[in-house]
Amino acid sequence: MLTPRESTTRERVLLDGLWGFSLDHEGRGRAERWWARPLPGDGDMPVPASFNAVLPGRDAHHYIGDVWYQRIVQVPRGWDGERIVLRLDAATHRAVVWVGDTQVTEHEGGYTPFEADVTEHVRAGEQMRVTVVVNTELHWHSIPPGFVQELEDGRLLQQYFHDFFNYAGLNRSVWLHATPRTHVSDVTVTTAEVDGQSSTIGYVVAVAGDDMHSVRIVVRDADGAAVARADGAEGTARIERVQLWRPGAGYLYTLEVTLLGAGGEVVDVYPQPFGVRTVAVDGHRFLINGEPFQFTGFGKHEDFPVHGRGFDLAVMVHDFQLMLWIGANSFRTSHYPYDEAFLDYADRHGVVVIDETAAVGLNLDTGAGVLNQAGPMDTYSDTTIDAPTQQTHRQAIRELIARDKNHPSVVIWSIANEPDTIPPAARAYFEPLVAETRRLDPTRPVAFANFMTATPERDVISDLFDVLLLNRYYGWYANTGDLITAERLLEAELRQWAQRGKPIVMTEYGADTQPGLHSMTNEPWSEEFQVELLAMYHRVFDRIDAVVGEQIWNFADFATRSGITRVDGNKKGVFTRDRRPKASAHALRRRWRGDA
Ligand code: BDP
Repeated sequence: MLTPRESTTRERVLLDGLWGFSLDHEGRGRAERWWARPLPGDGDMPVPASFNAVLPGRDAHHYIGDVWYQRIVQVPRGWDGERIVLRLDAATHRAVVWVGDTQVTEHEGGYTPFEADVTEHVRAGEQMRVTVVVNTELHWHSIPPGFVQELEDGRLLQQYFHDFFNYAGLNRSVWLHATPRTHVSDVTVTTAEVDGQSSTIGYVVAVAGDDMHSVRIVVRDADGAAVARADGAEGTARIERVQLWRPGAGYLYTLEVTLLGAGGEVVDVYPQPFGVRTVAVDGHRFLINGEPFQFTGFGKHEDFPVHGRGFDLAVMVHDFQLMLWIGANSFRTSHYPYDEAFLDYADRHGVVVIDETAAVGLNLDTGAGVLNQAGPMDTYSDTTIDAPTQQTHRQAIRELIARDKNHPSVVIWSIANEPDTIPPAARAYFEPLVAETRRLDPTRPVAFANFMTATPERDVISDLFDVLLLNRYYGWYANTGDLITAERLLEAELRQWAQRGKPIVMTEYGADTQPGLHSMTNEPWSEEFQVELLAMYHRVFDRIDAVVGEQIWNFADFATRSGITRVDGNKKGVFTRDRRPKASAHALRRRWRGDA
């Protein structure tokens, strides 16, 4: 799905700001047709933001069910005759949207965009009422999965198998945009080959509307100069003296797509930024533009006080600046696709991204204490993760790739975090999903982040993937505080994985750390222990060639569900939740930048 962009034929209006808002405690809104009139109550809610971070009190924080957003939108008067589209960058976890009294779209999944063509329901220059009901529930067929447990006293409890808090609502922007009726509906750009000074790129353009048109392509460099041209909806273009997109130097070109009518007149123009770069796996090496790349950086979260998971440009840029300060060249969008602005920024600044779906917690065997499970259950069964879950997962992969395929910063698709990959059923579940990912994008390696109990002898799916992403907690959840045993076990396991002949990126390792807590004996939770634990992992990585990346868990402390191992959230951040450095931040800066 194309991002709304402005051009000589396209305009867009951002609908962020205060929206009317109602919690639907009794679940009456759908039956009572709340979209047909002003919402009950006088609630206001900022968009984008997580309502359950904004509202005070336990009830709102742990609210389960429908929440309603509504606002009146003025349709620009110049949009007569245009195709008018309402787009939501995300609604967590599912939504139905009405314009006036008409339902215009619905969508499942909390982290990818969706849109509705509302041309027939609105008039240029007039007002329209937009109502969105967002449902916050996680169930066995949602991604991520969960279930709602009814307690003895009748209260409902949302259960899920991941630790980060279930922030929900309209966490990202809402847009109204106008395109010509016949318009560019999709663009795919790939680097076909780089040879010496020049490169061939491949492109495919899809068009919707009448078929009396032709497609013209102009490739512009970063200064806007035309450097290549092509005709037709599908083809190649050759860029001489090409400037590659490189880690640390994110050079971008623009594929300017022009749709011409039968008489040669311009019908639509869509500017698609792209970078020229190749990605490949060669034995233990991970190659970008044919050169070995070592990942440094973090697993992150979209998480900040008051906003919850709501997108905030200032926080995003601050985080990128902190990553630059510390010498991180990459991050993983753990554990869901982030706002696309993260990828735009990463593209421009040469930050390397492992792009992950929201398939986190497909594992009923994860750490005691973090999860309040309702008794032992099999991960894959007719009453837990099953074929409909797999179908939602497949759709989540499709929507991730549809949104992010043209971002040069994205070098790996991570299709899940820590799924249960020990039972044979895991293979039947994952095999078709890997095949689908490769079919949709043959140009990028495919991976998943492997859970600590799924060691090389036990894991049944890793051979399906190109890169081994490993999450390990030796010294923390296992051998707590004993870094000598932890070092031995970590090294032994990594050497076993290395025999698979694939590159290894350690996508999680770390220790909860209370800022300001110091210890002469390096006790767990102290700042000293975090520094020592990370240094131990780094010694091991430096001894094993197959390890081509280190992404620490986590960039910053973040909010979680309640649990006996969580003190005001997950404290494995190298920065606090308000982005102050712990001692480990300075130690990492010395390792990654060398010059500090
Ligand atoms: C891993 C998960 C991550 C958790 C982390 C932890 O992938 O989401 O936050 O452990 O427990 O299992 O800190």
